[in-house]
Amino acid sequence: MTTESTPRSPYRFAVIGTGFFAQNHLHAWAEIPEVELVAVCDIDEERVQAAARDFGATPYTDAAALFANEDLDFVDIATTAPTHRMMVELAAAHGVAAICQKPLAWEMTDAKTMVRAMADKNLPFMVHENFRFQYPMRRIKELIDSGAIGRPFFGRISFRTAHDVYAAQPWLIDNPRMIIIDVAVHLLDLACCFIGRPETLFADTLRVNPRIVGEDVATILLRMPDATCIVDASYETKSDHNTYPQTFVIVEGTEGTITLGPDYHLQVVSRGTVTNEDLIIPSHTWSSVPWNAIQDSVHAIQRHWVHCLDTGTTPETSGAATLELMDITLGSYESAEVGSRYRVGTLLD
Ligand code: NAD
Ligand code: 89V
Repeated sequence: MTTESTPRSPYRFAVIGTGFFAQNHLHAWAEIPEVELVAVCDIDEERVQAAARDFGATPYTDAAALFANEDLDFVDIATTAPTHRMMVELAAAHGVAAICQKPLAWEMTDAKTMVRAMADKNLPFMVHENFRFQYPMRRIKELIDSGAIGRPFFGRISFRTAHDVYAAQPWLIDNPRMIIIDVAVHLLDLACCFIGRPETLFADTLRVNPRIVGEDVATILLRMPDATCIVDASYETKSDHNTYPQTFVIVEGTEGTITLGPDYHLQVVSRGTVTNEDLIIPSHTWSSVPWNAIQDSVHAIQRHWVHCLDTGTTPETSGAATLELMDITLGSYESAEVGSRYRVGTLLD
């Protein structure tokens, strides 16, 4: 795709990285008529052949060859962070729009370079930050925006589990930075989405599991102009029932409180009226419990991307917006390392 041309659907695209989570991408794209999967790419020959067979696409084991040979409107990058910059730079060099999985990068310089490379070519660029697209999170956002709880002044966004995340994602074991960049990044995005951008934050981390290199427990206190929000994540929480991979939310406002609890139970207290609802997560032929809300959010963020391409609008989770999220995420590590508050925006300067 060149900056001069305006592509029309069906948009021709490729998925790069056909590992664990990319299976959700591939299934969700298959439900979207405005896109046409033409190629898949993975350095793992077995994985890429399986994806090519299952989803009817040309397999590549080399991303440079993919870009050289295929006429693409966009790529969907579902590899892990160390290869994101290389893939985004290839997309920019070939004038191809891109979606990149979270976390965009492990270092701010890489994130800035990617965003600049795409912006310089005026190419649409979105980060696959899908938690805000989960059905329960969309409901919470609508409630807050409707004024149901007045002005939010406190939040808690929590992801605590003892699920063996390392079984499906063994690469997490060796990550020098782990739970903040892996899962708290989603929760920090939700905090900004629900309550707003913080001015400062304070973070503390622990490593409970001695088998891993990075941190597996993190608590972050965000200070917005008129609100505080706690973001907490743990991969070592042995509670009475396993709710992985659910996120729990509390948002308190001047007129009420929203609580999203286990199994998507939503309680709204609004001006003295209490309503309780067991949310029904939209289902797909390929989705299943316990991943259903996250799987549906993959479909929802992909639909958002197609809408943005159709209308020429900027995605909610654009590269530029993600730089602010990366600042808060990486700033949390700075805070934990030095033991003091991080002034939000420092890493953006
Ligand atoms: P994975 O290791 O299972 O898959 C990554 C794939 O990329 C592998 O198959 C690997 O062979 C391939 N790959 C590596 N280098 C490559 C290269 N140079 N060219 C082509 N392919 C290459 O990892 P995963 O657990 O699926 O995670 C992938 C990404 O998805 C990570 O960034 C992770 O944080 C993210 N993720 C997001 C969510 C979410 O809800 N948004 C959930 C899980 C994982
Ligand atoms: O986003 C992720 O990479 C996953 C999970 C969905 C659990 O957060 O680890």
